[in-house]
Amino acid sequence: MATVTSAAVAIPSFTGLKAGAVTARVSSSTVKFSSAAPVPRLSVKASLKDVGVAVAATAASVLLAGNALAVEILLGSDDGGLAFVPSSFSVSAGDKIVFKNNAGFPHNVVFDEDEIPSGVDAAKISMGEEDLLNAPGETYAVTLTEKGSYSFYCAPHQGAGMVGKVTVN
Ligand SMILES: [Cu+2]
Repeated sequence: MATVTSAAVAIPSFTGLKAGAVTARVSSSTVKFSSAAPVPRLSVKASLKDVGVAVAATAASVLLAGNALAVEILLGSDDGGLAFVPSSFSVSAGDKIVFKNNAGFPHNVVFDEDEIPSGVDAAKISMGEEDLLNAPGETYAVTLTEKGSYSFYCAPHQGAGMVGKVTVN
């Protein structure tokens, strides 16, 4: 990435996690993008060797320490809709999923204990029902290591249809 014009992007960490949650913070991760273009909103998967190409194309690959990738999901659509954006997506096992407050907050992220792979503890990958992301740009990050399908929702807005699904491959 010799031609890269770097821009440091600090991803804020969510500090209100309940004790024992198996989540990873993204504090102070420094990410380089190839141009002065705005940080793309949705990260996409790419193998390590493809990252240079993806970044050059300003596709939003975010390379983190340990070579894991991060996928960013917005909480609330740009028009204020109560939704995860995107609401359905796939990641590789071990990728970091970063949920980021965008609009219509407060939001949170709770995995449905009945709709995750057996053996996975929903409490360890979820925010508490009462924990909320209140500020713009606030994030909650989780890394899923068991393959399978996971459903999740935003507790305050579940009734409004703020639900999502991630497939871990
Ligand atoms: Cu919500």
